[in-house]
Amino acid sequence: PSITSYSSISAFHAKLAQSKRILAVCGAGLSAASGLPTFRGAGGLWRNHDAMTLATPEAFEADPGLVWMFYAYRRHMALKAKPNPAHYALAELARRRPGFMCLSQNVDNLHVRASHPSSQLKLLHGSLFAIKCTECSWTDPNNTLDPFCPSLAPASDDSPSPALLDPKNPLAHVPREELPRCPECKTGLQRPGVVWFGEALDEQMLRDIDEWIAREQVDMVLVVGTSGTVWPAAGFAEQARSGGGKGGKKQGGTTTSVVTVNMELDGGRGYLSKNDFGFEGDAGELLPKLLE
Ligand code: BJW
Repeated sequence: PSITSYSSISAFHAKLAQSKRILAVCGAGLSAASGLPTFRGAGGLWRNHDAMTLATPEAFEADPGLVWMFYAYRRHMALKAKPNPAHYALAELARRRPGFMCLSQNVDNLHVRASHPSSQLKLLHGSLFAIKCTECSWTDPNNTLDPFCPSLAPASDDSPSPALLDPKNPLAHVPREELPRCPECKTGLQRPGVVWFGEALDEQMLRDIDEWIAREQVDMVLVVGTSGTVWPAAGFAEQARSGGGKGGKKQGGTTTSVVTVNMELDGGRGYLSKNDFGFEGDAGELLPKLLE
């Protein structure tokens, strides 16, 4: 059966009403309604570069000016964007339900700007606005400078936009020397505090998530606007369903429902167990209706 055959809003509301422990795993599709592009599919290209190839330590090492221009542009766009009704619906769910935890892969700060309670939010891939050093442990946790530095000003210039996005328009090469250095060690470069491919997620955060999942039965997992292709985020829904593995208490009687909310149910990872739900459409429209 297709996952859409389980998409009865009233059945979903009945399950939600009974659910004490709810986990959300969010991705870029959540912020699509705020006008921010996703990574895969339409909008996943920045100039001629696949966004994925820029989100690596190797790309930053090879051309920090290019990678910084990409992130400076993303910072500028995220600052201009506003949280959408889905961010507010999740923040409101957190306030109403102490047993709700939101794991987000998004780095755009829109959950925080929607006043999502911080104890019920884990930013898996960091933040565009948390700056850190490539060499030492220096951090600047909330830096919203825009432009980030004079040489990155083209990324914050709205007037020629989308000129910056058009690969036919030349982009000035920004040499390493023109990028801000770490004020502490004076040798490293400042870099965005996001998690690139091959880099580890924060260890303590991962331990806290494992513990949260294993503590008691998770009744419902909302998988919102993510392609479910990037690990470890892609594994949390199944981890919750199986009771968190070692130490997890899977008690008889109830089952975990995985609820996929995605523009394309095939585009996000579809779950087909009998207790699952799938809702196809814009998360910005669907989540407020589902969580009201
Ligand atoms: C809508 C919508 C609308 C559109 N409404 N929906 C196990 C197996 C295989 C590989 C690995 C593994 N464990 C680790 C790895 C390696 C790697 C990995 O996962 N590789 C895969 C590609 C296979 N993982 C890592 O390297 C991670 N580190 C790690 O695990 O360290 C230890 C380790 C290292 C190496 C080996 C083994 C262990 C780190 C991953 C960091 C990911 N970082 C990025 C960049 C962050 C900075 C930045 O923003 O630039 O995070 S990559 C990028 O993908 C970004 C996103 O958070 C992430 C997920 O993407 P997301 O959010 O799902 O977006 P999309 O675009 O993919 O999907 C959007 C969805 O929305 C689609 O489904 C649309 O249909 C939908 N949609 N509009 C609702 N309006």
